[in-house]
Amino acid sequence: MANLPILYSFRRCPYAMRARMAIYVNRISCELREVKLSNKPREMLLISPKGTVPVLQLENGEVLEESLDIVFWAFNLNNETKTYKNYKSNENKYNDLISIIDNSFKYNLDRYKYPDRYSDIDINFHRNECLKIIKDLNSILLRDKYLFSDQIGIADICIFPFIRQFRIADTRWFDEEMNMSAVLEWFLRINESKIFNKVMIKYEPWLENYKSVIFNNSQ
Ligand SMILES: N[C@@H](CCC(=O)N[C@@H](CS)C(=O)NCC(=O)O)C(=O)O
Repeated sequence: MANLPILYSFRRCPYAMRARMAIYVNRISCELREVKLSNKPREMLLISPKGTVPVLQLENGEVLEESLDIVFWAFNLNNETKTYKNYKSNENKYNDLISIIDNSFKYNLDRYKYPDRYSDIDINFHRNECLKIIKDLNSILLRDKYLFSDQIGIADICIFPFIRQFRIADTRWFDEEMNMSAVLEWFLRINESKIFNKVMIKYEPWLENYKSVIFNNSQ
Protein backbone atom coordinates (compact mmCIF):
# COMPACT_ATOMS: atom_id res chain seq x y z
CA MET A 1 0.00 0.00 0.00
CA ALA A 2 3.07 2.24 0.11
CA ASN A 3 3.01 5.36 -2.01
CA LEU A 4 -0.64 5.57 -2.83
CA PRO A 5 -2.69 8.69 -2.16
CA ILE A 6 -5.06 8.23 0.80
CA LEU A 7 -8.71 9.25 0.39
CA TYR A 8 -10.82 9.81 3.50
CA SER A 9 -14.36 9.37 2.31
CA PHE A 10 -17.92 8.79 3.46
CA ARG A 11 -20.00 6.66 1.13
CA ARG A 12 -23.20 8.73 1.22
CA CYS A 13 -21.61 12.19 1.16
CA PRO A 14 -22.25 13.91 -2.20
CA TYR A 15 -18.94 15.76 -2.01
CA ALA A 16 -17.08 12.50 -1.42
CA MET A 17 -19.01 10.86 -4.30
CA ARG A 18 -17.64 13.57 -6.57
CA ALA A 19 -14.11 12.86 -5.47
CA ARG A 20 -14.48 9.08 -5.86
CA MET A 21 -16.03 9.42 -9.32
CA ALA A 22 -13.24 11.73 -10.47
CA ILE A 23 -10.58 9.35 -9.12
CA TYR A 24 -12.33 6.38 -10.72
CA VAL A 25 -12.81 7.81 -14.21
CA ASN A 26 -9.23 9.06 -14.26
CA ARG A 27 -7.97 5.55 -13.43
CA ILE A 28 -6.11 6.65 -10.30
CA SER A 29 -5.38 4.15 -7.51
CA CYS A 30 -5.69 5.23 -3.92
CA GLU A 31 -6.19 3.83 -0.47
CA LEU A 32 -9.77 4.47 0.59
CA ARG A 33 -10.51 5.04 4.27
CA GLU A 34 -14.24 5.02 4.97
CA VAL A 35 -15.00 7.55 7.72
CA LYS A 36 -17.79 7.53 10.25
CA LEU A 37 -18.67 11.21 10.66
CA SER A 38 -19.48 10.63 14.34
CA ASN A 39 -16.03 9.13 14.95
CA LYS A 40 -13.48 10.74 12.64
CA PRO A 41 -10.00 9.22 12.56
CA ARG A 42 -7.30 11.19 14.36
CA GLU A 43 -5.08 10.59 11.30
CA MET A 44 -7.55 12.58 9.18
CA LEU A 45 -8.04 15.41 11.69
CA LEU A 46 -4.28 15.82 12.00
CA ILE A 47 -3.93 16.61 8.30
CA SER A 48 -7.29 18.40 7.95
CA PRO A 49 -8.58 19.86 11.23
CA LYS A 50 -11.75 21.26 9.61
CA GLY A 51 -13.06 17.70 9.71
CA THR A 52 -15.02 17.42 6.47
CA VAL A 53 -14.78 14.66 3.89
CA PRO A 54 -13.46 14.13 1.31
CA VAL A 55 -9.78 14.63 2.15
CA LEU A 56 -7.01 13.39 -0.11
CA GLN A 57 -3.46 13.05 1.10
CA LEU A 58 -1.04 12.78 -1.81
CA GLU A 59 2.13 10.69 -1.82
CA ASN A 60 4.23 13.85 -1.33
CA GLY A 61 2.24 14.76 1.79
CA GLU A 62 0.18 17.51 0.14
CA VAL A 63 -3.40 17.56 1.41
CA LEU A 64 -6.47 18.40 -0.69
CA GLU A 65 -9.40 19.08 1.62
CA GLU A 66 -12.05 20.40 -0.75
CA SER A 67 -13.95 18.09 -3.10
CA LEU A 68 -13.46 20.39 -6.09
CA ASP A 69 -9.70 20.48 -5.52
CA ILE A 70 -9.69 16.67 -5.63
CA VAL A 71 -11.83 16.61 -8.80
CA PHE A 72 -9.60 19.10 -10.62
CA TRP A 73 -6.42 17.37 -9.41
CA ALA A 74 -7.70 14.04 -10.76
CA PHE A 75 -8.73 15.39 -14.17
CA ASN A 76 -5.56 17.45 -14.49
CA LEU A 77 -3.51 14.23 -14.27
CA ASN A 78 -5.04 13.34 -17.65
CA ASN A 79 -4.87 16.81 -19.11
CA GLU A 80 -4.48 15.61 -22.70
CA THR A 81 -7.93 14.02 -22.78
CA LYS A 82 -10.86 15.44 -24.74
CA THR A 83 -12.73 15.79 -21.43
CA TYR A 84 -10.09 17.99 -19.83
CA LYS A 85 -9.51 20.06 -22.98
CA ASN A 86 -13.26 20.62 -23.25
CA TYR A 87 -13.27 21.83 -19.64
CA LYS A 88 -10.31 24.14 -20.20
CA SER A 89 -11.88 25.79 -23.22
CA ASN A 90 -15.20 26.33 -21.42
CA GLU A 91 -13.89 26.86 -17.91
CA ASN A 92 -16.22 29.73 -16.98
CA LYS A 93 -19.32 27.93 -18.15
CA TYR A 94 -18.41 24.82 -16.11
CA ASN A 95 -17.38 26.72 -13.00
CA ASP A 96 -20.48 28.93 -13.03
CA LEU A 97 -22.78 25.92 -13.24
CA ILE A 98 -20.96 24.00 -10.50
CA SER A 99 -21.04 27.08 -8.30
CA ILE A 100 -24.83 27.44 -8.73
CA ILE A 101 -25.22 23.83 -7.58
CA ASP A 102 -22.87 24.26 -4.61
CA ASN A 103 -24.56 27.45 -3.45
CA SER A 104 -28.14 28.22 -4.45
CA PHE A 105 -29.15 24.64 -5.28
CA LYS A 106 -27.57 23.20 -2.13
CA TYR A 107 -29.18 25.91 0.04
CA ASN A 108 -32.66 25.12 -1.27
CA LEU A 109 -32.04 21.36 -1.40
CA ASP A 110 -31.22 21.26 2.32
CA ARG A 111 -34.47 23.06 3.15
CA TYR A 112 -36.54 20.87 0.83
CA LYS A 113 -34.96 17.62 2.03
CA TYR A 114 -34.59 18.37 5.74
CA PRO A 115 -37.35 20.89 6.62
CA ASP A 116 -37.28 19.83 10.29
CA ARG A 117 -33.75 21.16 10.66
CA TYR A 118 -34.98 24.72 10.01
CA SER A 119 -37.89 26.78 11.20
CA ASP A 120 -40.79 27.91 9.04
CA ILE A 121 -39.93 26.05 5.88
CA ASP A 122 -42.17 26.08 2.82
CA ILE A 123 -41.08 22.86 1.11
CA ASN A 124 -42.74 23.78 -2.20
CA PHE A 125 -40.94 27.09 -2.37
CA HIS A 126 -37.55 25.43 -1.94
CA ARG A 127 -38.39 22.63 -4.37
CA ASN A 128 -39.35 25.25 -6.95
CA GLU A 129 -36.13 27.16 -6.44
CA CYS A 130 -34.25 23.92 -7.15
CA LEU A 131 -36.51 23.24 -10.11
CA LYS A 132 -35.53 26.56 -11.73
CA ILE A 133 -31.92 25.33 -11.76
CA ILE A 134 -32.94 21.87 -12.99
CA LYS A 135 -34.74 23.59 -15.90
CA ASP A 136 -31.45 25.19 -16.91
CA LEU A 137 -29.73 21.80 -16.73
CA ASN A 138 -32.53 20.38 -18.85
CA SER A 139 -31.96 22.91 -21.63
CA ILE A 140 -28.23 22.14 -21.64
CA LEU A 141 -28.95 18.40 -21.71
CA LEU A 142 -31.36 18.75 -24.63
CA ARG A 143 -28.28 19.59 -26.71
CA ASP A 144 -25.81 16.95 -25.48
CA LYS A 145 -25.97 13.59 -23.71
CA TYR A 146 -23.87 14.94 -20.81
CA LEU A 147 -23.25 18.47 -19.54
CA PHE A 148 -21.49 20.33 -22.38
CA SER A 149 -20.23 17.06 -23.87
CA ASP A 150 -21.10 13.69 -25.37
CA GLN A 151 -19.21 11.91 -22.61
CA ILE A 152 -19.26 12.06 -18.84
CA GLY A 153 -17.02 14.83 -17.51
CA ILE A 154 -16.25 17.27 -14.74
CA ALA A 155 -19.64 19.03 -14.60
CA ASP A 156 -21.62 15.77 -14.55
CA ILE A 157 -19.49 14.31 -11.79
CA CYS A 158 -19.71 17.45 -9.66
CA ILE A 159 -23.44 17.96 -10.13
CA PHE A 160 -24.94 14.46 -10.27
CA PRO A 161 -24.59 13.64 -6.52
CA PHE A 162 -26.69 16.70 -5.61
CA ILE A 163 -29.40 15.92 -8.17
CA ARG A 164 -29.45 12.44 -6.68
CA GLN A 165 -30.15 13.91 -3.24
CA PHE A 166 -32.89 16.08 -4.70
CA ARG A 167 -34.49 13.01 -6.29
CA ILE A 168 -34.30 10.98 -3.07
CA ALA A 169 -36.46 13.60 -1.30
CA ASP A 170 -39.41 12.54 -3.51
CA THR A 171 -38.45 9.94 -6.08
CA ARG A 172 -41.94 9.47 -7.50
CA TRP A 173 -42.38 13.20 -8.14
CA PHE A 174 -38.91 13.45 -9.72
CA ASP A 175 -39.47 10.47 -12.02
CA GLU A 176 -43.13 10.92 -12.88
CA GLU A 177 -44.16 14.53 -12.40
CA MET A 178 -41.18 16.82 -12.64
CA ASN A 179 -41.32 16.69 -16.41
CA MET A 180 -37.67 17.35 -17.14
CA SER A 181 -37.06 14.45 -19.48
CA ALA A 182 -33.49 15.30 -20.47
CA VAL A 183 -32.46 15.60 -16.82
CA LEU A 184 -34.24 12.36 -15.95
CA GLU A 185 -32.54 10.45 -18.78
CA TRP A 186 -29.14 11.92 -17.86
CA PHE A 187 -29.73 11.10 -14.21
CA LEU A 188 -30.72 7.48 -14.87
CA ARG A 189 -27.81 7.01 -17.30
CA ILE A 190 -25.29 7.99 -14.62
CA ASN A 191 -27.17 6.32 -11.76
CA GLU A 192 -27.11 3.00 -13.59
CA SER A 193 -23.55 3.37 -14.90
CA LYS A 194 -20.65 1.15 -13.94
CA ILE A 195 -18.81 4.24 -12.69
CA PHE A 196 -21.46 5.16 -10.16
CA ASN A 197 -22.04 1.59 -9.05
CA LYS A 198 -18.34 1.06 -8.43
CA VAL A 199 -17.97 4.21 -6.37
CA MET A 200 -20.94 3.19 -4.21
CA ILE A 201 -19.49 -0.14 -3.07
CA LYS A 202 -19.81 -0.37 0.73
CA TYR A 203 -16.75 -0.58 2.96
CA GLU A 204 -16.48 -0.97 6.71
CA PRO A 205 -15.31 2.18 8.52
CA TRP A 206 -11.51 2.17 8.45
CA LEU A 207 -11.26 2.84 12.21
CA GLU A 208 -13.02 -0.41 13.00
CA ASN A 209 -10.50 -2.75 11.43
CA TYR A 210 -7.69 -0.64 9.91
CA LYS A 211 -7.96 -2.82 6.83
CA SER A 212 -6.51 -1.19 3.74
CA VAL A 213 -8.83 -0.95 0.78
CA ILE A 214 -7.43 -0.18 -2.63
CA PHE A 215 -9.82 1.89 -4.67
CA ASN A 216 -9.26 1.95 -8.42
CA ASN A 217 -10.72 1.33 -11.82
CA SER A 218 -9.70 -2.32 -12.02
CA GLN A 219 -12.17 -3.56 -9.41
N1 LIG B 1 -16.78 22.19 0.91
C1 LIG B 1 -16.55 20.82 1.30
C2 LIG B 1 -17.82 20.27 1.93
C3 LIG B 1 -17.66 18.84 2.41
C4 LIG B 1 -18.74 18.47 3.43
O1 LIG B 1 -19.47 19.33 3.94
N2 LIG B 1 -18.81 17.18 3.76
C5 LIG B 1 -19.71 16.78 4.84
C6 LIG B 1 -20.31 15.40 4.60
S1 LIG B 1 -21.40 15.36 3.22
C7 LIG B 1 -18.89 16.65 6.12
O2 LIG B 1 -17.82 16.12 6.10
N3 LIG B 1 -19.42 17.17 7.22
C8 LIG B 1 -18.73 17.09 8.50
C9 LIG B 1 -19.56 16.48 9.58
O3 LIG B 1 -20.73 16.15 9.32
O4 LIG B 1 -19.03 16.29 10.66
C10 LIG B 1 -16.09 20.02 0.08
O5 LIG B 1 -16.50 20.38 -1.04
O6 LIG B 1 -15.32 19.06 0.23
